[in-house]
Amino acid sequence: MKLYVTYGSPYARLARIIIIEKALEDRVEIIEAKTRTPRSPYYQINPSGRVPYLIDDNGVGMEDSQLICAYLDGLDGKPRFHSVVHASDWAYLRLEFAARSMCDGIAVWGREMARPESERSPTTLAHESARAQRMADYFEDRVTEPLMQGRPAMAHLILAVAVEMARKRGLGDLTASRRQLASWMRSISNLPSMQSTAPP
Ligand SMILES: N[C@@H](CCC(=O)N[C@@H](CS)C(=O)NCC(=O)O)C(=O)O
Repeated sequence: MKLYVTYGSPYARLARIIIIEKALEDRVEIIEAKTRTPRSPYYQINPSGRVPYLIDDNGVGMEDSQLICAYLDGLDGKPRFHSVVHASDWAYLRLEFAARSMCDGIAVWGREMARPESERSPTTLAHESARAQRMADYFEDRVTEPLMQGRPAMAHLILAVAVEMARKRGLGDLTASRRQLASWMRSISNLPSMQSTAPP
């Protein structure tokens, strides 16, 4: 299989984490794609131009971290990050989708910051910064819940990747003055799969 990524993408990072967690390194070749570039050869592979993009053993391509992570996690028939129980657990799903929403906002911030300074929208940056703070407050109150403790699931990985991306992209340390989130982040950030996929 082939997984197209950029090393700064939080979504591609989720797929890379699953590859490590599920010991799929020998089965999936990771290839850096050239995104956001006119006439990039990558557009011939994935017309949307987004990463991550997985081409499976049958040559079938699929995009979106949600789909790719579930696919890779389920290859051995024993999904660890997409448990059958969670699939119909609304309390868990609310947390996973809230984490995804937080991640989406921080990705918008990162995209804005990657533009030349004169092209950045202060309105968008302020909007996303405020959203990130509100979402960090939301998770400060929830990381102690049993669903956010114990064995990591996708909700954990997405939240951890989002918080690390905020720190890396200049949005600040969302764990500062959030004691519970800080302590929760320490345990997730220590996973070897998190460490070895840290953004450049
Ligand atoms: N919902 C998608 C989002 C993927 C996404 O937005 N990827 C960004 C990188 S973080 C991208 O490839 N951007 C390139 C572009 O928009 O052309 C997922 O979960 O995979």
